Amino acid sequence: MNESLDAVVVGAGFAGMAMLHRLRSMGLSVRVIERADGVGGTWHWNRYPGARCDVESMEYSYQFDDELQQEWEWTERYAAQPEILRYANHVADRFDLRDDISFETSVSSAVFDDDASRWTVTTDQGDTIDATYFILAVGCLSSTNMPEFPGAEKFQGNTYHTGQWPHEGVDFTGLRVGVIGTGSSAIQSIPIIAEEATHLTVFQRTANYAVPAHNRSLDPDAVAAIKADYGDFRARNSLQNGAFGANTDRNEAPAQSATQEERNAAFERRWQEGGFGFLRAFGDLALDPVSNEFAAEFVRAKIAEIVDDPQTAALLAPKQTIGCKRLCVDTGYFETFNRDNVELIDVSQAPIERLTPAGLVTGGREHEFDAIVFATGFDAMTGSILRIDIRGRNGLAIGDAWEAGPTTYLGLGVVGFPNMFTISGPGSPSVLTNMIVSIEQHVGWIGDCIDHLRSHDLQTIEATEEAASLWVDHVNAVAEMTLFTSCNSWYLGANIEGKKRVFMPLIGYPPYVEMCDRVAANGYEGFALAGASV
Ligand code: NA7
Repeated sequence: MNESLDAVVVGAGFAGMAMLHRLRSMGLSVRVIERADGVGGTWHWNRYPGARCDVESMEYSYQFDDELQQEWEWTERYAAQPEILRYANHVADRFDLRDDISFETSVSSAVFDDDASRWTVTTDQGDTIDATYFILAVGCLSSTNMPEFPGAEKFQGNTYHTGQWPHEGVDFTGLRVGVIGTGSSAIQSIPIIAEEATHLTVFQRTANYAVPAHNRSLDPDAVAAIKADYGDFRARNSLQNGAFGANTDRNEAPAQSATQEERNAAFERRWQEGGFGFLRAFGDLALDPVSNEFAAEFVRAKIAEIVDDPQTAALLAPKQTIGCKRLCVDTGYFETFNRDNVELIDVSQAPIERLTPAGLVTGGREHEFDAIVFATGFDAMTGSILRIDIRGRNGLAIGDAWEAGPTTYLGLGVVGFPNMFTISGPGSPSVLTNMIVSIEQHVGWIGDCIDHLRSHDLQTIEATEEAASLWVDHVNAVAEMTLFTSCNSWYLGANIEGKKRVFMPLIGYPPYVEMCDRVAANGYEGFALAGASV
């Protein structure tokens, strides 16, 4: 197909769908390119057992349409993947989005034509589309990280990655299963796999913190109270650092201002409430290593209490600062290690050496499996952008532009790539927030920006070198004030061999929104705007 359009959007997850809806409502012609056979993005792919959002369902939804948020009924405090995917499909149907989405199609290249000031986008289905605007809505956690173990092709059993789970599901009944990894995906799936498998072996490189979800059916009265003034609830959430959790009680006092007894009572109360609210027990847990250690020690003590075998409990006790790697929200994770059919193997000192026809080898011992689950995460935030051959001005490749790490202005624009926008791109709060809130903020900003360009007869917008460089310094300076840089997390790209260690998301949603609004109000300060050349 050859088309000439106003905009091409890559990805039909929550970002791509919202962007399509917004641009279409402005009268633009748009095509969304999506590699999957359906909408939903990360929720389309992550179908592993137990997959669930760690942000509460009443918050993890769109707010752009009041009827939509009033009519949709979430069933649980934390929505499970099938329900979130049903919601995504409902939105696609309700707003007739599918007509403008090309499914099972991947973008191969996107090239900016300096003379015409237009993008030419090609796909693996042989399409060529030229468009004024090129918008990346590719998701932060959508390029899976699959470690390349020698002998991988020799393994006779089945292998799965949590981020590319078979649509028909997997029945582990009667099987010997190995799970590699102990991040969120592993922590959510392990308790369920353990119930099915004959034997489950978990390979842990870094022990992780998890707090209980205490997931439950939603209370109809609580739902009605939120829906009675959803706008107010949304507004209060948008004032939170992570754009969620306004209804959880936040204590701004430093942990060291309390006695040990008071601290433990505060942690205990939040442990019983469940979820990310645990880290709101004191105001300085992300800032002060001494205060952080109080919270870390509380969780370690909980693990020691829950897990019967002291050696296993000790291995499961995390050492890094709490919250540095994303805190996990679990249901019965630590309890699972009390089962007779579950074994924990520490691979921190003796990495997995290779796969064999029968299983895998670590520490000189072969473990035999019928199935191996890779819960090994993602090439986060930049992976899905860099795997497209994107070329800006003068043929500049995005991989070269980002050789020293991703450089953006506001996480929205890249120097040398005019009229290209990244939704929840590196340098924006994205993964440290309620993603849907951040997505809608970006969609709104980009929509307003395009409206501005069109109404002022401007042909291009492009981040300036100076603004982008100052922005990267700002993102890093904010991160350096916290404990986020004290461990090897995917926020830093540290989980991918050879990836530059740069803290990618910006901490703090409210000041970011203010900054974006100010930039727009000041005529898109920090961007170069150019009129039509004719
Ligand atoms: P994560 O959080 O990146 O977890 C991946 C896990 O896999 C983590 O425990 C890694 O250990 C482990 N891993 C990765 N490579 C290896 C190798 N080669 N050997 C052993 N272990 C390995 O990904 P998730 O999918 O769980 O979660 C991603 C996000 O999705 C999550 O934060 C939520 O926002 C939703 P490591 O810690 O690097 O030592």
